[in-house]
Amino acid sequence: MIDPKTLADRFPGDFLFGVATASFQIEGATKADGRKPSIWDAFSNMPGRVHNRDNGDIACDHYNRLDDDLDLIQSLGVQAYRFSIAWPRIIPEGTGPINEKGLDFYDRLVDGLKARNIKAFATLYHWDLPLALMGDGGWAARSTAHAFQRYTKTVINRLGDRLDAVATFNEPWCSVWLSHLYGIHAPGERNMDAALHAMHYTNLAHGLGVSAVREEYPNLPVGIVINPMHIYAGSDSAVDQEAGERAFDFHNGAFFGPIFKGEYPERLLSALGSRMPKVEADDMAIISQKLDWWGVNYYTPMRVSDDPTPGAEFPATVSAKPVNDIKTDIGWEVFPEALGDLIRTLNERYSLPDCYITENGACYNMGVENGVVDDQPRLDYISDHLAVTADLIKEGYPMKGYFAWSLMDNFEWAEGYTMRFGIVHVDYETQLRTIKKSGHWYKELAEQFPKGNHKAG
Ligand code: GCO
Repeated sequence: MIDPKTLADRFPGDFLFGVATASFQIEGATKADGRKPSIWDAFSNMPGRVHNRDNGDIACDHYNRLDDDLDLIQSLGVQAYRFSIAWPRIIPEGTGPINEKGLDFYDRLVDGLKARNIKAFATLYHWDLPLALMGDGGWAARSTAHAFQRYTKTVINRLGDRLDAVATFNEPWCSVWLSHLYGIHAPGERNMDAALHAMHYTNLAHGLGVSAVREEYPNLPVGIVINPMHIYAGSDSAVDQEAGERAFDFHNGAFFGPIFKGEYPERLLSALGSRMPKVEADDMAIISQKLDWWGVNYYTPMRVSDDPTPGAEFPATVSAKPVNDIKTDIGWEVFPEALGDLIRTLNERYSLPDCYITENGACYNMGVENGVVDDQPRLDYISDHLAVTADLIKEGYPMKGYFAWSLMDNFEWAEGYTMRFGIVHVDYETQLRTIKKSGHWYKELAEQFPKGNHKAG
């Protein structure tokens, strides 16, 4: 375990330490104050989709415990809080009437952060699409991108004066491929044509959202949070190396290409272009507007080999073996070096702005014993990935902050409540929060910042 004060010395004085959550994963109160169902309310109530048929109806009851949770965040000594805004609270049908009570909740949240001197990093879309929009085709329909622009304008008009940063989307890889091709997240489709439509209209929605933010508050730093995959080929063979490049284009280039280069990867277009929706004349210019920052969510590398099946669909890869057998409780390989390799590779291939690690953390499910949670493996995971982040800063990469995923255990999507990522434990029966060993360690680290400006002792 790295001593927090020693590790702190490796970061610049203005480096931000924060914690992150998402609306559907913690808020609960899914029917309160005008909120209407999202695609995740529907999905989690479908048989066989979410472990145990768990849903977001209560979650961490954050909607009703806002002030206590803001005090908890403050007690961790962090300088920033990354949260997401639930579109179904703001415009419950996706389009049409605006729900002022929904805006009021986030008003209270942002004011509460300001009162505690904590920066507000808001994400506009963390997967809870208003269910009514599925009637128009959801993300497979261009109209949803325009509905997202109006939602963005509505939120930024109300909150933009007090936000420190805003991201349009969280992890388009999940809300496009995991949700429309692999069928594991809502709406649960397994259809490449739908997925390619969702890919383009998500990219377009991002661009329309950037325009809306800048129309309302031109100086509000706007970015996007992406979960790029660091791709390792399963062998040095030419076929596996080429498979790695196809995987990079599909899993990363599908978003980095349009957003940071204004073009889709050539390999992806030649393989799948005929199944994509029509790209209108202005689309790529809208999508590739210059961003103020971007967020990287990193957990584990992706290892692929060539799929020898004749006619295998692009990217035509199969999983390759992890290089070590250290895995978290959700089964993800622990390989901190890949975070460094990922940032170096992406910066070689794209011109990228300032970068925040907007999510990094580990799933370990140990519970409370005698009032404490000894989650040493999570602490080691976080400190090892922070050490790689410090290396990147030393190499000159503009890494500006780190948000631990997550503030507290929460609804882990298709895994329900079985998988725990929090540095704070949640007893879902009593809603008791217990800061874990990793949380106490993280507090000692975060309290060293901003260097020289925080009260000693
Ligand atoms: C994501 C999401 C989070 C997850 C976390 C663990 O990155 O998938 O942003 O909501 O809970 O990553 O899977």
